[in-house]
Amino acid sequence: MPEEVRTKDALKGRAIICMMKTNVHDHKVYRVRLDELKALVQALGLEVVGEVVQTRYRPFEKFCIGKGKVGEIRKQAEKHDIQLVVFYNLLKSSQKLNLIQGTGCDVIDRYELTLEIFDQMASDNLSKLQIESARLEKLAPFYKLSSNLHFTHDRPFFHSGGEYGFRGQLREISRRQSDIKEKIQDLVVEKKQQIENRKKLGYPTICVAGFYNAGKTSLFNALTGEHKPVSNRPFTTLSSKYSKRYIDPETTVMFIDTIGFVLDLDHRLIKSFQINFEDIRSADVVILLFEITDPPLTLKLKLGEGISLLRDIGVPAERVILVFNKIDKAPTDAANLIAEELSLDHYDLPWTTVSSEKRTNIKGLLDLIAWKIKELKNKPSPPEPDIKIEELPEENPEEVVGDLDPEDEEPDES
Ligand SMILES: Nc1nc2c(ncn2[C@@H]2O[C@H](COP(=O)(O)OP(=O)(O)OP(=O)(O)O)[C@@H](O)[C@H]2O)c(=O)[nH]1
Ligand SMILES: [Mg+2]
Repeated sequence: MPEEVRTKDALKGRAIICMMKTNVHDHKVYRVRLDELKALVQALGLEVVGEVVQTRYRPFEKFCIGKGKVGEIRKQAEKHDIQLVVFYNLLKSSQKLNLIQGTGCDVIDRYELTLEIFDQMASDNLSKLQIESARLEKLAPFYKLSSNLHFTHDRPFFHSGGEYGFRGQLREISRRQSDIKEKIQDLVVEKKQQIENRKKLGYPTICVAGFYNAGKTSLFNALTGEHKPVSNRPFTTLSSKYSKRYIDPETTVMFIDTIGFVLDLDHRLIKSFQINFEDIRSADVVILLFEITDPPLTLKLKLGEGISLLRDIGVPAERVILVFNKIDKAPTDAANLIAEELSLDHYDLPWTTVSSEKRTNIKGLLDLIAWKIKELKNKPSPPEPDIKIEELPEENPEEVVGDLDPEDEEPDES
């Protein structure tokens, strides 16, 4: 992969986070999402020194945000030595390119940010290939666009290799893309086979799923006696971990620890990491784990998104148990409070609270799991859908370059 298309090296130092808020009536939820973005940027080791939020019913075509805001960012960047702008919104290649020129900083969106974090944490071959594939999918149209502009305007953004050099690099990218896809397909077949083999052992599988840092690995360790790595860095666990556990004379199960979710997880990333989610999809029971210490609004968002993500992956609601972790850090009446705040009755799902760290109510959770398995045994299971790695629709550089849409001409902003 040509060095120029990688943004990884720029991810150090100081950053500004930026959001175009398109729901003009939203005065609270955007804050949760922006704080989440900030936490992810900080997790990469960057210092967040400012934020820019603009509200408009739809993003501007040229920069996503207005050109006045771009000027503001440029000034701030010069004054405070800022190298990176991280957008909450997903940027088109043309917007990213315009923003790089307009702000004088490197620019990434939350899709690329998540990939960078995955990249820092990935240790297994399949995760690394999936990350590289997702990065190439996103950067190939950007790179094509940059090289198109290079020839049209004779303004090199990157070290010039001449037309021949660019064409060679583009060929190299698509060759690498198909190479990676083939390798991923092979590993997917292998992984599906492993899942099949595990199923043949006959133990019901119980998958611990949920947002990063919810304490999934801590709970997995508490349930199984394992000592898998735990930390408050996002995505400590990328590849699944498995361990068997006897619950009662009729029930021995296989617990699985999995990759964490992130709010607003891009559906393209879900597709890229489909095989990591296969453990969740094929599990007999899914524990959807939350931090009870999250503020109520954050919990509400995570609960809604977590349940719909499971549905998108292909997990029927009847296989889900909600578990609220870190009860040791919450007030004594926290369970009743969240039941009310989150209207848990409305979801009609079994739920409980635990502390994985203090090992509180682990026995209660095991009993709930055993009951769920027995309940499911009496119901016929639906047919299993097949997994396919889907491709991203390709961005057409000509389509996305365009001049400013006349409707996007902006008045001066406050
Ligand atoms: N106070 C308290 N802290 C906990 C509890 N469970 C986990 N933690 C802490 O929460 C942080 C995240 O724990 P992990 O088990 O790594 O979380 P995870 O969900 O596996 O995270 P990812 O693998 O990154 O998705 C760590 O700092 C744990 O020590 C708990 O019951 N109580
Ligand atoms: Mg983990």
